[in-house]
Amino acid sequence: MRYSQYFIPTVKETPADAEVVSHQLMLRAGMVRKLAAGIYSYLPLGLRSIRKVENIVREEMDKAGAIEILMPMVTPAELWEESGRWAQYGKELLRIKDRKDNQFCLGPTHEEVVTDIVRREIRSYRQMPLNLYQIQTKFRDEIRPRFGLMRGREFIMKDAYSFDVDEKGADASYEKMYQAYRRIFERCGLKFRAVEADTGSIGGNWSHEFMVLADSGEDAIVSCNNCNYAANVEKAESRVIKSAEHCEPRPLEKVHTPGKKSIQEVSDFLQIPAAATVKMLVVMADNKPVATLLRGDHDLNEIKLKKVIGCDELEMATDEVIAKATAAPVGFLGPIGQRLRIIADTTVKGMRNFIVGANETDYHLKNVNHERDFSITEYADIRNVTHGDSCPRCSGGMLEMWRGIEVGHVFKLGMKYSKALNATFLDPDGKEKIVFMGCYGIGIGRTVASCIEQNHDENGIIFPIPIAPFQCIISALNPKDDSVRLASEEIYAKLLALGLEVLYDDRDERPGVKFKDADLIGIPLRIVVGAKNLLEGRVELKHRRSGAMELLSIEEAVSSVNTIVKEALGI
Ligand code: 9G3
Repeated sequence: MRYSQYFIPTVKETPADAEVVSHQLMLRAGMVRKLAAGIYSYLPLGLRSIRKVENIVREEMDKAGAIEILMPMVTPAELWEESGRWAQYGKELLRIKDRKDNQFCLGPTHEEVVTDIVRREIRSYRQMPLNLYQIQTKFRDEIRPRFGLMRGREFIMKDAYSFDVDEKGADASYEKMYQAYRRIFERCGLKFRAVEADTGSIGGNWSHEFMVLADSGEDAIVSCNNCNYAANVEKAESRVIKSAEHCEPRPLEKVHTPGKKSIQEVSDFLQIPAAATVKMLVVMADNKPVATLLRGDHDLNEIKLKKVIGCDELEMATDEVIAKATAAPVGFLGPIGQRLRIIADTTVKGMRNFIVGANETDYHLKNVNHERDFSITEYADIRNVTHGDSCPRCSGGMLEMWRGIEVGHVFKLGMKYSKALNATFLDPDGKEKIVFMGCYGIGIGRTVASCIEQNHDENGIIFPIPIAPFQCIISALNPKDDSVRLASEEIYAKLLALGLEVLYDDRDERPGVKFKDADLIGIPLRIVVGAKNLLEGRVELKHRRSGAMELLSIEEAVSSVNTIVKEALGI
């Protein structure tokens, strides 16, 4: 591609409304433009990277035996009513009406549509296993679309759905997708981790997320430094901490703690570690107050708690609700004498002589012990694990914390959708059975964006070769000079003949402008053609990532680029 004939609107200044570096750089590199909140156009460079990821995904999905289809983006309400999700989802589901007043929604995911296809076409066990996938534009009306392609409202997703005759088959399909995902993200050149994850509202019983490691990531993940346990903190199990039952209970004591409300304030004031306190937090579970007890330095995990309670909605109680439900002043809340339902974190079970609020303004209680001072009937794992916790799977391992961006998610769905939509088949004995499902997603735009989060410097993007919009850029320093133009044209023609993807910067611009743009858009390899070096029959080959520069003959430069690219693509 000749730069002068192309469309790469780069921008010098960092756009003010872009919070994360991938969004800033994609705007500055002229890869995308915002049309409306969370809705983006892909300009040529952005589209080329998107297509690269799509093609890697397509190749690996095909290799894993999945079959590509394309479902409509506009989907009828009736299907969503059958699954119960028309009522379950609120405004995130963008609903529209046609001219006949029929209700539709823009597809946020396609479990319903694909299950409808399968229930109409699958009759016999012989037609399975079946795995159908598509690469398609989705719409979710997020309240706060952010971070450019990372959390847009309109986004491109690869979604796959597997159909099996039984759980064993479904497990095999899941495993195939899991392995395909590993290969996909490896081929994209990403540093990632597959972690155990919560299944969220989708239902089902097992899932893994594929997390790109990045400090800007929205998810906290942990991994064991000794075994291969890795999980999203939302899901990560805490190991029960050894109980301190041998510790003698000391006499209960009321202490004056004027104005000390937070755990930090109380522990500073009493000069004890936060881990010696127990905090009581009140939540509203389906509009009923429930109290929780946690070690002072631990955080409540609302997802775990929601599962323990088995409620649909869970939120922290407001001060007003707390005052009404506990008759205690906020900041001095404690479990003694409370009649609320109390769920305590398992860590609390092993604690002795701890500090709690006295249910009285400016007072806490010291040397509190359960059984003696109050009783807890329910213990459960309801806290977030933290850096340094013991691994729940192995002995001696320690959990390390990371931040990650979710780029893929695989779910064992079971029969949730096939049951609701009555997708059945006849087994070898002629008995009617319900299909077993799995679903598997990859955010295509998010994969490109997270790659940029991981691969950039102060000058711009540093694309890994497999998803770079072009593999090589030729910077002709003064294309008006005949020798420069001729040599550049020759290199351009030779690289194209080798099947390489080349951007030829033939613009009538100063070298500084060309170098800045080349760095910004992140093309991995650059051949600089200048009159001075040409006198010696040399051109420069510069590596974007390392900054390393070599002076080579035209032939050598061409052959070197060819070797590097083919090696990176594994061909
Ligand atoms: C909705 C809306 C938002 C949603 C969903 C449904 C997330 C929804 C989860 C999934 C699960 C899998 C297939 C590919 C892999 C992921 N947000 N999810 O189901 F109606 Cl408005 O999408 N789907």
